[in-house]
Amino acid sequence: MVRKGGSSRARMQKKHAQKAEKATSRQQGAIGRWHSAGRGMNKWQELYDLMQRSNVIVEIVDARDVDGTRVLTAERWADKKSMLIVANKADLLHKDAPLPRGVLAMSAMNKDPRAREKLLDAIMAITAIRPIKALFVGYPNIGKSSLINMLAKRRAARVSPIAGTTKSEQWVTISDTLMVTDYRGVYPEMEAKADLVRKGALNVQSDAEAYAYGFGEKILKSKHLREWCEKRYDVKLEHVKTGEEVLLAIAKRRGWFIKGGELNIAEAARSLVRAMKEAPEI
Ligand SMILES: Nc1nc2c(ncn2[C@@H]2O[C@H](COP(=O)(O)OP(=O)(O)O)[C@@H](O)[C@H]2O)c(=O)[nH]1
Ligand SMILES: [Mg+2]
Repeated sequence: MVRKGGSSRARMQKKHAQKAEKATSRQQGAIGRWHSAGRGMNKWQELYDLMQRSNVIVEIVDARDVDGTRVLTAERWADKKSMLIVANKADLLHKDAPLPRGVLAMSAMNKDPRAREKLLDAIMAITAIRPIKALFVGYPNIGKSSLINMLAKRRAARVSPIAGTTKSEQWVTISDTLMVTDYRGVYPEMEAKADLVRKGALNVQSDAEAYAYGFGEKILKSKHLREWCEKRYDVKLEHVKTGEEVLLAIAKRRGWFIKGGELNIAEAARSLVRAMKEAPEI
């Protein structure tokens, strides 16, 4: 017999998805036009659906901008009791930066087995339910796949500095009682492009220059960023006054010129935007 309209499970999923869409458009102020994803659902609907099928939500934020990298929609959908917030990339914080409070500070780069244990224990302590099916949620490039690999002690998920690498659902078995998966990076559609670039959530190529000027200016205003930039590029910025001059100093030090002997500011811009991903402040 051919059933019309699909199974009741499918209908339930659709209902949830519709609820999810309404909720996101309200919260995010986003109107229509979603990126369509698998099974005809947009990414927020897919996320909602995946959250329904998980019993623990691990939200990954950036330790350098904890509040700016929270996914508030997912937080609201999640049962607070079954949610853990992990502030990743804590290794990039400068030494005077206070460790973010109320979240678990981590570095996926930390090879010490105790770091892995700390994350594992925190996840296992969230609920008594077994097996735990933990969903890792967060901005693109925040380190979801890296943390999953840390737990798995192998390259189970693809890691890349390019935002948007994780495409499809893949559950990774960590132990008899823990399975984890990540969902591709999410962020509010209405967020400004410059902020998304700053947070590493958006890749830039040809328009790197536009962002690099602003970042250059930011470097001049922050003691830690200035020190970091001077060290990274082996440049002196004491007499440098503008973002453009930061780029020129970098190009000069690296010997980047274009035909005619002019400094290659575009090359410096691309380099600085790449380097931003490892800056001590974002
Ligand atoms: N320094 C540092 N880099 C990290 C950390 N976690 C991830 N990364 C880097 O950030 C980039 C994105 O990581 P990935 O795990 O692919 O992020 P995803 O998009 O959230 O899955 C990669 O270049 C990683 O090497 C961390 O804790 N510290
Ligand atoms: Mg990933």
